[in-house]
Amino acid sequence: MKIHNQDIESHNAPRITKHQRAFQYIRSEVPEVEAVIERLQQFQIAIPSWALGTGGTRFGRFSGKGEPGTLEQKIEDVGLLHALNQSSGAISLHIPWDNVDDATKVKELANSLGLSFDAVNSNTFQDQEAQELSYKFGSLHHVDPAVRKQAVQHNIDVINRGIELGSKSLTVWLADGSSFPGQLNFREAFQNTLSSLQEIYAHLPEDWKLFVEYKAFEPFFYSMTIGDWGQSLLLANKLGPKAYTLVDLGHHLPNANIEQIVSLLLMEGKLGGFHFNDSKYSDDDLTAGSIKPYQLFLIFNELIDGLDHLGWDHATGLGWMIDASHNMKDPLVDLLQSVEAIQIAYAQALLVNRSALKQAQAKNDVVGAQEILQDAFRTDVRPIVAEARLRSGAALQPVRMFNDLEIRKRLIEERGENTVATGL
Ligand code: RM4
Ligand code: MN
Ligand code: MN
Repeated sequence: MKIHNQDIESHNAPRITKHQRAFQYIRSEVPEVEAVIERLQQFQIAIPSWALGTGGTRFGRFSGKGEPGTLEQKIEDVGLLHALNQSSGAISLHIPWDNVDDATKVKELANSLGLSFDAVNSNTFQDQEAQELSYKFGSLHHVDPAVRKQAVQHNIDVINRGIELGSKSLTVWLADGSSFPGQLNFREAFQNTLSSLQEIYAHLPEDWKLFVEYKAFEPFFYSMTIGDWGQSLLLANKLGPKAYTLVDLGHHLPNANIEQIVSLLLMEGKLGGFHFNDSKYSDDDLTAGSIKPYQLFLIFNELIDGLDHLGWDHATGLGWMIDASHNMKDPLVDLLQSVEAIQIAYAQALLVNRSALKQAQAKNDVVGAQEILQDAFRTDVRPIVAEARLRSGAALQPVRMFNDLEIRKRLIEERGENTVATGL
């Protein structure tokens, strides 16, 4: 199914008066509103192809209906999201979950929906049918050079696919680690990972980036070979200027100060990509901003500060991606909610009075600094975000429009009840 301009207009028309009232008020309160709107209109968040179907837990999976069964249908789903919010203009593929048979055709379809291809992801954490050697004991860090070679080759194949599609980055997340003390020699595991990544790095085109994603735990419980930002940064520094750390919000030990990590990675010019999600306990992959919205705001506060300090463009300086898994809600609705939560946190962080904050810090004015941050965080920026959408030709209330148009019902009619999307 497709959403047409007329659909957007019919959704917006009955809501416009109420919206304008709210927007006029915030405009009178916030002098920098036009600059914020401009930033929001440029800011695009890539949608992960593996989050368009229903996720599961270790204990089961309750299938949704009308899931995208093919890559084309996944692209169409992201097209629907983008039509509703004009802020999800890219898709991030996971290979081989996404089987790209005809890159030209796939690219054409994406372009026709206003979408580009964000980072491509390699998968060496599962064994595929017809795969020669197993990744049970890891991939790039494996003790057996033949397994490492196979995993390196897979990453090179993924880069080649990405080149055909117009991607500009490769994300490597490894499920390499150990579950029992003594299982691994840490130094050798690290060195093997480094030399495997060096081979992959050598195949990166000039204008590409390599994102090294870390994760503190899971699927292994004693050690992960790229377990934290220190290990990722060490690898990125040794690899060279095209290698960066990728921060996934769910990949830290409980209560880690992620905003501080982000700040220091940016200070080093080594933050490259971002995976948004939220969590209560571990890698819960919940809707962005659903559990800890203040943390999301604080992270954006550091992102803006660090990006401005480097002179990097907010919209293009980093790879902005969602990485979530939905087993309670309709995946498309969940993704719409995530995008909105990210935009809200970004807009609030843009409102922070940075010069006043600097002065407060210089005077050790603890109370003042807190007031400045919380003043921005407690501003209801929803009418600003809605105005940015309106000006970009999107829906004033994307979730509402999704429900009113009965989009899922129509997708089920088109695709059937039993389609299953690949992914986790
Ligand atoms: C991992 C990690 C990766 C994602 C896989 C599916 O936990 O977050 O980014 O590719 O899940
Ligand atoms: Mn991730
Ligand atoms: Mn994860």
